[in-house]
Amino acid sequence: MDRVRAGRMRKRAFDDARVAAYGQRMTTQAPYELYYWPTIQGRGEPIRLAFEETGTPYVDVARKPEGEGGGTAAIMQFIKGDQPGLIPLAPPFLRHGELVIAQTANILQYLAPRLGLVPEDEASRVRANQLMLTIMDMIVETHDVHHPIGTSLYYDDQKDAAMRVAPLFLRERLPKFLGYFERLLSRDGHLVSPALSYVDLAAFQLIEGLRYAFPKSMFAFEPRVPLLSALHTHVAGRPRIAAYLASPRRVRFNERGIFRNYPELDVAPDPDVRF
Ligand SMILES: N[C@@H](CCC(=O)N[C@@H](CS)C(=O)NCC(=O)O)C(=O)O
Repeated sequence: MDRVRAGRMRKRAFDDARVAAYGQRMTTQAPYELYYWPTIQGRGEPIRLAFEETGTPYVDVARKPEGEGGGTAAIMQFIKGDQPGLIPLAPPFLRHGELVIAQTANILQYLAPRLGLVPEDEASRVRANQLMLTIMDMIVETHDVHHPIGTSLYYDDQKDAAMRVAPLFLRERLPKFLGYFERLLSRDGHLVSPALSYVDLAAFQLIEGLRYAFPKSMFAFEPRVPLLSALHTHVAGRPRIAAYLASPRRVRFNERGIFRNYPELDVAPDPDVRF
């Protein structure tokens, strides 16, 4: 055997061993530790929903008292780089064993196969990730309605701009995003697959948040996306989700999160709007 081939084989054996070791580490009983701001649902909520739907034990670290290693101090330790693992830019992030994973869609992409919230085949996993990223895009746009100028400014300091942006969001962007999900449901019968996936949970949360933030507009618009509404109802009625929503573990919507109810921004969309 020539030296190059022998070298390749050694490397392959080394890679296989590494992958096996990695798999072993991943199947250890390491707890799932979610790090997210303790007083809002925000981007942490699709991850909480995934744990809750599957009855998976998890620690919502920052919701524990600071004296027990919780509070926002626990989050800041990672962001400052005082904990091992990849430094996250912002929460949510998940610690599982030695891994620290940030970015909502990335965290769910990691969790979903382990929690049984996505089919195993690659096409389904890529599809789920694409849809999750699209939901996250919409979440950014929804947040930017009340903070169109800068996240470091108070809402009252950018209210005039917010009032200019809100009708555009409600007439153009909201129908575009929700209409897209409705088209998928109408053509394919599901977002990812007939089995419940993490994208269904995130779509539920999106509708919940939009209903809270823009009740008048959603009341007017939702009849145009009946399949998405039905998906919301289906998820809300799942026993573990229903129990979670009624429990103190579910943070209530408030005006510090992504979905905020400012009535002056809830301008019902033009009923003739097309999507
Ligand atoms: N794309 C990231 C965004 C993370 C993010 O913006 N997190 C917010 C809380 S929801 C935050 O604390 N941001 C701090 C900052 O951007 O300075 C994700 O989806 O996880």
